[in-house]
Amino acid sequence: MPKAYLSLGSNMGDRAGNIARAVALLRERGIRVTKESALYETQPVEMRTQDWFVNSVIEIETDDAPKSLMAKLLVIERSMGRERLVPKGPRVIDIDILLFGDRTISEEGLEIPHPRMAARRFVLVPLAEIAPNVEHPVLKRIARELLAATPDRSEVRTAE
Ligand code: PH2
Ligand code: MG
Ligand code: MG
Repeated sequence: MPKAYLSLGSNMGDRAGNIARAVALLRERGIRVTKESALYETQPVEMRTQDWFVNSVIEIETDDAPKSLMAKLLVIERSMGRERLVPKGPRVIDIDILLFGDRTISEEGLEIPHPRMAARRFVLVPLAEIAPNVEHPVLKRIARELLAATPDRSEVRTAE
């Protein structure tokens, strides 16, 4: 079964609680969570005038096709009250697919690998924590190398 990696982020309400709830909901829907990174406090990137996020990365195993996985993620986001008011703006929960085995997919609403993952320390730090040797199927670099090479300088701190 291919391993997939998901990024979770929240910058509204009980941020750590929102991430824990999302992981519990994934498990309820039959997704096997095989690794969980620590929680990180992260400076917002791209849309910088918002509150800091809590971010994490998890490793999962699923029989779902990428599209069905994506559909489940959207249902969970909605069930947790996510509203899409401003693109890249404040959110209760955001769950993104980073990698899905060595698959590459480019469709409306589904791009795998995540097109901005190599430019986001809030993704690469937790990914390199749980899967330092996982390879990006397009860039042909492992997570640890992507982190060492990223131009992103945004702050990522371990949350206590
Ligand atoms: N998500 C974004 C945009 N900016 N910044 C941080 N630190 N963490 C995020 O999860 C995040 C972001 C769009 O999804
Ligand atoms: Mg996102
Ligand atoms: Mg998203």
